[in-house]
Amino acid sequence: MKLLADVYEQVVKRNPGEPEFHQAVKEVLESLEPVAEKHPEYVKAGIFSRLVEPERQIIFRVPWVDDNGTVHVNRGFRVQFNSAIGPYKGGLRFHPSVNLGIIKFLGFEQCFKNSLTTLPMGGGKGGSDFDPKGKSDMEIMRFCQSFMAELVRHIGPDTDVPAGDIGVGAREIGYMYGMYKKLRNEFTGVLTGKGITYGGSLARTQATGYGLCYFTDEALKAKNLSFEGKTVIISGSGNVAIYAAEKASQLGAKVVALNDSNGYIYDENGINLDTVKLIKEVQRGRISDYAKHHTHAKYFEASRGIWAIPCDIALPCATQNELNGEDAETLIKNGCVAVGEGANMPCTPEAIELFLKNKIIFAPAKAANAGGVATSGLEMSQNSLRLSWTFEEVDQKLKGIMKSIYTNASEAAAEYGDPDNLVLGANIAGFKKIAAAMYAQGVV
Ligand code: NDP
Ligand code: 2IT
Repeated sequence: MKLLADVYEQVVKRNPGEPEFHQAVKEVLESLEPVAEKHPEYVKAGIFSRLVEPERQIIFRVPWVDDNGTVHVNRGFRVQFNSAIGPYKGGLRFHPSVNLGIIKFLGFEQCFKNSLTTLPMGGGKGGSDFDPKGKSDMEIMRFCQSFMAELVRHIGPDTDVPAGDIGVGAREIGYMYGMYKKLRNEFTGVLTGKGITYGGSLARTQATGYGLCYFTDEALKAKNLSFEGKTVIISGSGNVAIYAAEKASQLGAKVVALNDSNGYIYDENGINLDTVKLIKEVQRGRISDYAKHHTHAKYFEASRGIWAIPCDIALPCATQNELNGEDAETLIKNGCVAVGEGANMPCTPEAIELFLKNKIIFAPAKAANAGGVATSGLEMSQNSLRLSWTFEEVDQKLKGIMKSIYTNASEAAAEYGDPDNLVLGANIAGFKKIAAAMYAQGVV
């Protein structure tokens, strides 16, 4: 980095103790260096230094009472990162590891991802360090209501539209939506990922995982490959992992492993997804339970061990930095040909470098997992139109969007002289629209 080194230095100085945010910014600024060279007017207009500073950061207290009457206090966040191309849009994460730096890295990446979807959505992210594990439904409800009692004043269908992420699914969205509606006395599409009976979109549940496979399939096709007959390993066993596994199987692959933060299961016959859905979506259990249903399957108490299973395609769908340089070396040694990021920033910079150097097809998160937020955008459209599209209609649109994201990212990579580098391509393609909009709107 030459032109943008100062911008990065300022980010590190101004945001101490936020390594994930630094990591996300560094990767994007490195990709944008050639764009800065080509567009001195963007440098002069301060586009890059404005891009790395959130428009607004909100931190609030979330007090709630557990089933025994004990009072707990968690911290809530909403980072409204960039609204140049549309209302802030992005998920809410409930996980004990959440802090401002995590929300900022996610919000920053969301801006580029949302731009890539071709839909008019700015970038934002939020959440809390609340741990939903082991909580009763009523505790979850009370927490969600308390969280929304503050968030309500910062969001709106034309201002900021949150959705789910780790620890936030249909149940939590339902409780938060109920509270929003009560406080505002209005029925609007202020959250996405809603239930089908109150304005949700068909195929939103499946969208991130399906979209990841549609995108990865495009990248495979460009190299005359496909999912057909391939062995796939997928980390995580939540929303993204389950529907990535479902689509990969429909496309002819065999998914042999899934994990959670405790360990992984290996089923050489191919994972039975009905069992996984029962365990995770109905019982809210652990992936280790799978071995109780299928005694031939093996459970190992070490989640990272999943990357040592020989595979053709790896889809990390759990969390940030879950796949490091060592894991990448193992995958490459075992003959893996493609890696698609379902989670946000799951591969470390060292891992990405190794994949690119070894000509592994690498589908970066901002592009590859954009199907979830794209379908959230379609949910917003349906809410505004006050109608609902069929599953097939939404799925077709999702497929079209993932295809155009692939085309835009690979064309941008080629334009900047590194045709197979989709990291570069996705960062540049996502940036172009935001930069043009910010430039046109003046210094605001
Ligand atoms: P879920 O809460 O449904 O599932 C998360 C899964 O990841 C669980 O299996 C969980 O295991 C595992 N996991 C979470 N944190 C850790 C950790 N620190 N170490 C190891 N495993 C962990 O979330 P989603 O499936 O929705 O999200 C998964 C990833 O996809 C996230 O990176 C998210 O940001 C990203 N994403 C999600 C989208 C969506 O639409 N939902 C859209 C685009 C990206 P455990 O139960 O043990 O915690
Ligand atoms: O990371 C993501 O793109 C999401 N968690 C989905 C965001 C959304 O608004 O649907």
